[in-house]
Amino acid sequence: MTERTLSIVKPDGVRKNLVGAVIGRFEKAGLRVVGLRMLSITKKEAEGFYAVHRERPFFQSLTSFMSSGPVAVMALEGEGAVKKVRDIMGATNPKDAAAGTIRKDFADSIESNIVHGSDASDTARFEIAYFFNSLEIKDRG
Ligand code: FUP
Repeated sequence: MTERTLSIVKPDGVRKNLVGAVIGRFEKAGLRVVGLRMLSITKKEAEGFYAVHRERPFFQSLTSFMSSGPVAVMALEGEGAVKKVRDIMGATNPKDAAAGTIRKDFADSIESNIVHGSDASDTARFEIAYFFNSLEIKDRG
């Protein structure tokens, strides 16, 4: 099924000059970039994006990190896009990530893990609408 997902090259990925490498891995896997923005999000905006995690012990640290520098936010489209992106990213903790995944190859820690990808299609709809307006992407829902 053709679907969309939201990915973010996090501040550590931008600092390490990995924007192109991350997008290249997605494109090589057959995913199409249908939305792309560089943003510097505030702590409050990061808290809104990660609201599902607000009770978790890492919430403050995670949202500070996500607002610590520019991020590259993209919407990707393709067959099974949600799972494809998550497979290419690897496990949340780079120590557990499979060989050849972005997090295994580039990430320093479970928090500074280079890249975000939506965990399901309905989450992707919320996340794409969080960052892209209707001029940038049609039919965000
Ligand atoms: P993922 O979907 O792999 O990005 O992971 P989660 O949605 O579970 O977590 C979102 C982000 O919270 C992770 F990318 C990094 C951060 N996190 C931590 O900092 N510590 C943890 O123990 C778990 C997640």
